[in-house]
Amino acid sequence: MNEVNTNGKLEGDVYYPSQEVIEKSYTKDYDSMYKRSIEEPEKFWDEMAREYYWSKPWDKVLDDSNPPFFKWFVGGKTNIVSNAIDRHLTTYRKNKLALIWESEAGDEVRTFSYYALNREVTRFANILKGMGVKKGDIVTIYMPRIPELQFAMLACAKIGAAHSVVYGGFSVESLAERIEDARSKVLITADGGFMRGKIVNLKQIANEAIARQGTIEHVVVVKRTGHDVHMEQGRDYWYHDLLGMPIINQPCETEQMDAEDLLYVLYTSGTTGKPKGVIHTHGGYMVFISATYKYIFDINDEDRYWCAADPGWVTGHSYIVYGPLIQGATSFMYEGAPNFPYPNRWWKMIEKYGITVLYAAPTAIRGLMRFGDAWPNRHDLSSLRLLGSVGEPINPEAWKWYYEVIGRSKCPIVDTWWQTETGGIMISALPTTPLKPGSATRPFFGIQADVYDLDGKPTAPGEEGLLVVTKPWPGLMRGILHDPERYKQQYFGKFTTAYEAGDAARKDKDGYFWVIGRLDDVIKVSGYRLGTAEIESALVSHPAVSEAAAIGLPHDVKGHAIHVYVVLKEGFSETETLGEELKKHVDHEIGPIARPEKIEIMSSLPKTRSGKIMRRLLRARALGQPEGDKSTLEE
Ligand code: 6R9
Repeated sequence: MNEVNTNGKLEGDVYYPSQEVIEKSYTKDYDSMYKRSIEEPEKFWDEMAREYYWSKPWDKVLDDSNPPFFKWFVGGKTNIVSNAIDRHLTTYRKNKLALIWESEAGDEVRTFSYYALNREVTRFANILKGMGVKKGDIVTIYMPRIPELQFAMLACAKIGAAHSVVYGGFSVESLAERIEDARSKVLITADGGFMRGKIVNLKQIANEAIARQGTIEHVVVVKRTGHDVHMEQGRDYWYHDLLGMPIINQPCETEQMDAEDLLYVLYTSGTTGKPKGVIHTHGGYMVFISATYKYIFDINDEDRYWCAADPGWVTGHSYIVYGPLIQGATSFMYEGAPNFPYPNRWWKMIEKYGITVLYAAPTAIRGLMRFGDAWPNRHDLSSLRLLGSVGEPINPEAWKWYYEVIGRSKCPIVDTWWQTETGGIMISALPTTPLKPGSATRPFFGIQADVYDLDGKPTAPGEEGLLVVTKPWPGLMRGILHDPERYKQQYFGKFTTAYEAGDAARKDKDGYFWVIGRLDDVIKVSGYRLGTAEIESALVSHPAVSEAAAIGLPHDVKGHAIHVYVVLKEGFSETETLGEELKKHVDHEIGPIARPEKIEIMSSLPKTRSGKIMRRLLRARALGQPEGDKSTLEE
């Protein structure tokens, strides 16, 4: 249990919620509800799960007979789409807006009620069925930020197929290896997407990726940009052509799934080698994300909620698509870049659509903060009642700007710590929690988080250690696709009974968590998660490079930026254009998000005697810090 100093005043710089916020919140008393959820977790999750539709109730809330392979709501049957769409169609929500979308050029606005969303998802589901997609298949989705991306995800879930969404900013090799690992036969993509007024050529990237692997049989292509693309006869179909087929408008039953059936795979970067396919299910994931969404954002029918992440990352899966739809919320989605064409783009849309809740990454906040207060001050942001932060620690300076300038010192900030693997938010303030800038505050109901030292003992208040979760929760991934052993080793290998997140953290006297950052070779660049191994492998696939090492160094806006060190092959020497060429090569293989900030050519890389690159040493040298223990360094 998290011991908390509740007697006295909280320590440090504390922001208390207003009476108005407390009155409107679902949670008047966090402490007693948290205590109850921890003392009787199964009873707590049972109650939470009862808020949703199940075609067959569960026999057992938690099966923990084979840790760390936990099962939730065992024997229960549902489909996340039964809750995200179907159940709203028999209520007043049928004609409520589910989604408002604005194009980057600002010339198009599309809106969908729950009724219209159901129509679009049903049509897409019928297309997939017509292509032979069946329960258990994994469909890869590679799309720009347009409504059809959401329709495609929901259509897969509706017919019992799993989706694997690959972020539209990824490029050829990233897409190819994800399709290959998921063994997808069907790919859903678009001719292209718009970003900063330019076309991102998704179809061409998809064509190249398909040529590198051999599983894709059919491709559905949504027309977004209208530029010329190569369509392979017999393999590629335009979505708008398929929509013209008569069977498309037939009703489509939502397949009832076992609670533990696969909902999606989402690839994420880890310490070593290839990205791993994190898997989530229909039952436990659904209950966890919708409960966190409801309580952390205090969501109700009047809200206009905007999560400015990309649906291609876990934040988008849980808190753009599934969480908001299950709660019957109205969401806003914007296609393009935050400062396009001017730095007031976000603020302008908040005013235009009356956004009440904004959930964004610190990197975006810092990026917009750079342009000064005049841009947001030109707009009426008084519709906002709550702000959220996700993806990396938010530095107090950005926190205060977000709080004072965007939230006009009236909106609480919920700083939400979680991971692809955790499914949903784990540590976060609720709107009624007293806030400390830079701290994600306290665990959500039912979550037992702690900070351990290397021996698995809780650290003393203020002392740094490893962030762990000591009891299972329904949103925890069910494993890594095709690799159960890796799941067990990586997350439960160190402390067999506790989930190890890979983050460093400390807990203060008030039980507040302060997440410091990754302990492994994962770099968070602008909130995007990348592995040094992926960047290095992209670099060595260039003909001039023999070895490469990538590290993350602090960056004012991006949080961390990628710096790489490369050793050239015999016969190659540094030229004026080589650095630029290598950056372009990384763009082409992984995507522009992985583009190195700086490339340095070296004659050799520092390694341990067993041959491992000492990235720690490279980092210390780059930062001008003490080099620490060098006893294992190879001479
Ligand atoms: C949701 C998401 C997970 C890693 C995680 C941690 C970092 C996320 C954070 C945060 C401090 C927060 N992280 N939220 N660090 N404060 N509020 O980002 O998932 O892409 O899997 O990344 O992101 O380092 O371990 P994912």
